[in-house]
Amino acid sequence: LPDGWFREESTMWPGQAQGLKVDKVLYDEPTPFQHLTVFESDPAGPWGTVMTLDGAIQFTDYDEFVYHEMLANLSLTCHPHPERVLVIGGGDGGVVREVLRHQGDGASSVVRSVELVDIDGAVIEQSKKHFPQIACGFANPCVTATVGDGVAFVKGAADNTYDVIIIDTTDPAGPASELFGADFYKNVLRILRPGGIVCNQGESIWLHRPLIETMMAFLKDEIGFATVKYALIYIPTYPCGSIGTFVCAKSADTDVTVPLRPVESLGFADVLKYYSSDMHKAAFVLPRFAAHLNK
Ligand code: SPD
Repeated sequence: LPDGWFREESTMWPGQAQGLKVDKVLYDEPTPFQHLTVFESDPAGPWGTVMTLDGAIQFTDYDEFVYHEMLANLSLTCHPHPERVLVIGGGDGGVVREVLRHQGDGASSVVRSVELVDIDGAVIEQSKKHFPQIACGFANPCVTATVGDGVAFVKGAADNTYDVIIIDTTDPAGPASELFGADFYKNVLRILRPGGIVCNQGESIWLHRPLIETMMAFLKDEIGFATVKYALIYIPTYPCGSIGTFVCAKSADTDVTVPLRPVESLGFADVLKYYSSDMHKAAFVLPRFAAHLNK
């Protein structure tokens, strides 16, 4: 950072780079899998503390809720009783925090266990240290966090085990590359219970349309998900200001585009800052150049 700025340069978005002015580096070390950096951004801006992996922004204090709320609620609100949830990746704990809102005590809020498997224990440790408001769910007794390979974990898991599986990965160029492949998803479908729903980190329609098209085709035609839809998420600190998620259902009678149990009836809608039932439905409405993805 010779000029005091972090620049998010990558071959995955060549010729462009988001920049954040760095105030203080809190952690900057290689782990066995990737390079992990945590820094405080310039307090003149709103972004707060930032985590990057291999030079790609994973989240900032200011907008992390967008992605975490969407991955958790797009899947959980479309399942009638999502008791058992698996999170692959997501070692920062942001998705877990949002999933746990569905633990609740209302008759329709029924998450009973959340298992997280992340390959990099340093991400969990540094998140607990620098982002306690994100990692807070790890202290919940219904959460089990395992440091391990998500690919091997789903391979070894029993058939028909999970109601919802959320795959919160880094970009496909690093240790997460296999989490974008057909072999991994064969096991994901196998370990889903009937009626199960999966959503994942689905990259950017501005930058990665070939990857998105390829994956949506193999998830449906080769793996056999009954429904595969792309939901668009507006988030300023991911490349091009957006990211998406593939929301996939095991059964043909699951409609992932409209919440079955609207969050407004679950008792915690007011603590959310991005997700609502209207945002859920709107996320599946894509711009004309990408509308074919959801036809
Ligand atoms: N281009 C970066 C995509 C990062 C997605 N994963 C974020 C992890 C947040 N829990």
